[in-house]
Amino acid sequence: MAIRRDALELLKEARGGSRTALAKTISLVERGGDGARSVARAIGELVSGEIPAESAIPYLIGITGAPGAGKSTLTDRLINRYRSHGREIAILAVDPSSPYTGGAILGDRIRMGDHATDPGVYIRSMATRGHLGGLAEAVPQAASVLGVAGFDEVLIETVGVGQVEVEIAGAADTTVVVVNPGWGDSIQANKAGLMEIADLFVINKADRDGVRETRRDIESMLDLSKQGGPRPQVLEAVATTDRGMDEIYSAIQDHKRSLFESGKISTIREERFRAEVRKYLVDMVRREVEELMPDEFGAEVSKHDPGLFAEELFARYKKAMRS
Ligand SMILES: Nc1nc2c(ncn2[C@@H]2O[C@H](COP(=O)(O)OP(=O)(O)OP(=O)(O)O)[C@@H](O)[C@H]2O)c(=O)[nH]1
Ligand SMILES: [Mg+2]
Repeated sequence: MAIRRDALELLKEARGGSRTALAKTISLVERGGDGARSVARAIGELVSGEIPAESAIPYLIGITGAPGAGKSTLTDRLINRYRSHGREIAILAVDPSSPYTGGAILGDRIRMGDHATDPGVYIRSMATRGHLGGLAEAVPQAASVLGVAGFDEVLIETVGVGQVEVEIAGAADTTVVVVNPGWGDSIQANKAGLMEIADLFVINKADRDGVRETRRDIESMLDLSKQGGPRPQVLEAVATTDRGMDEIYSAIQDHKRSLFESGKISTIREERFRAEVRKYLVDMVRREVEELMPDEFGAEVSKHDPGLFAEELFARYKKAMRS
């Protein structure tokens, strides 16, 4: 109960502009469990009360790609664009705490340090506490907290290496996939499942050789993919020198505008909600399965077919649920 009241207080303070309260609220979300649930309830309470439901959901922009592709440099440059257009922006840098990105958080902090004193920018790293799956739940919830705190747009940087990371990036409204020139990079991106989730491709490090080949690879993969909706644009950039950044910013804004104008944004949000509900349900059912599993099988091993035995257990379970 205490946690719940705390969460509501914290969230209100975060909405009032307290960055300390905002950081604490996201930490509660990150830790999961009861704290995260209290935050969820507090969001619900505020949204059905003082905050209009539409304004509580921020627009999500995912930036993903292989380790070292230049995502953070690009994000840093995008922040400048948002600020020069007078917009506030929040960034969630998702660190899967995997061997791929050792030290990435520190690097991001240093590079994005210029924005540290700007009240219109909020940067937060999120790491796994335990299992990676937890992040897939925590990131969308943290984004909601940022929405309630008044941010209309949230940039989410993830390293697109595994299923969960790709899932997080793909759940954004506009997903930017960053690749580098050179043989094989776009093929790796394809293998990682990044082709399907991209709304926009950026060939970053275009100061290096192989841009034309990489573009050709991406275009031909796009020709083959049976994705519905508008064909993703393929842009070039040198994030370190700011080249191509205006075009990227405009392409993101254009994509956003088209989603709102066509009404597709509602479908995307409903799909995302559906996917998240399903994930929670699967989690709950999985826990039930553990309850159902006998501690020991002993003599059953030789008596049963495992499939039939599972059916029997399940039938017993359903009967128990009904009574
Ligand atoms: N030559 C060149 N180097 C770049 C460019 N963009 C970024 N880099 C460099 O590439 C390195 C990695 O950049 P980051 O922005 O940290 O890449 P990242 O994708 O965020 O990396 P992780 O978060 O660790 O996966 C840094 O040394 C950057 O300075 C570019 O356009 N051209
Ligand atoms: Mg990075």
